[in-house]
Amino acid sequence: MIELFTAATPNGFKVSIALEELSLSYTVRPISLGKLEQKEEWFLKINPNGRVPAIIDHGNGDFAVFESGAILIYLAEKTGKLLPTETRARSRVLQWLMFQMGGIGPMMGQANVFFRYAPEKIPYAIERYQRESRRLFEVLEGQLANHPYIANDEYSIADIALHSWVAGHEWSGVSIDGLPGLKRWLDLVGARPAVQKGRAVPPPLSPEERAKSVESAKKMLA
Ligand SMILES: N[C@@H](CCC(=O)N[C@@H](CS)C(=O)NCC(=O)O)C(=O)O
Repeated sequence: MIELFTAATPNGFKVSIALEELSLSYTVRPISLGKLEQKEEWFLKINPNGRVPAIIDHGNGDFAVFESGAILIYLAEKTGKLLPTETRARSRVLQWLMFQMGGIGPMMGQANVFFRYAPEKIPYAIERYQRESRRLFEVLEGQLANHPYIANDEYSIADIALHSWVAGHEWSGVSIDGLPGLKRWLDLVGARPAVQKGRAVPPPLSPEERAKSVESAKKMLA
């Protein structure tokens, strides 16, 4: 049994989607980012970086894993699914996974911060992160214009990681206009039942709760 510590965020969705795709049984411990639960002593023992997501695999000596990319690899290796074993195919999946972890995630994350939460509107910062996110979307388009999925023509943990972020492009203020391959792939992956189930973990916030959470994020980042 796997225990998932998460919140309704792109990095959190990656793990709930993977757990659903892999039909692993799991329990959810929602973490309130607004109440800074992720910085509490008990949670830092699970993830020293004080962020969600993290898991504890109670079926493997209570082994804790943090960093969403590392969790995806751990779950894929545990089940032998969504990450090929052949050297080149595996490398292709890991290349696109790292592209998400080192590029799309940080750039869209900063676009969100400056576009949505920063107390001061700094046009240079907003444009810098939105432009860089759009550039990365165009890199994805180069692959998705001719391939059904991002790596090896097969659905993998790289699709899960990328979709979890790119699906939130409107929140980041980054357009997907003129990127038909990316749009096709967003719809294809977004239609998977496991993706829909995973994106509802933990259950979505009510509009009032969401407004409160945006206010707490603003305070946290001020
Ligand atoms: N590289 C980390 C990033 C995790 C991360 O930034 N999580 C955000 C939510 S998407 C978080 O916990 N934010 C709260 C905070 O920064 O304290 C991963 O991929 O797991």
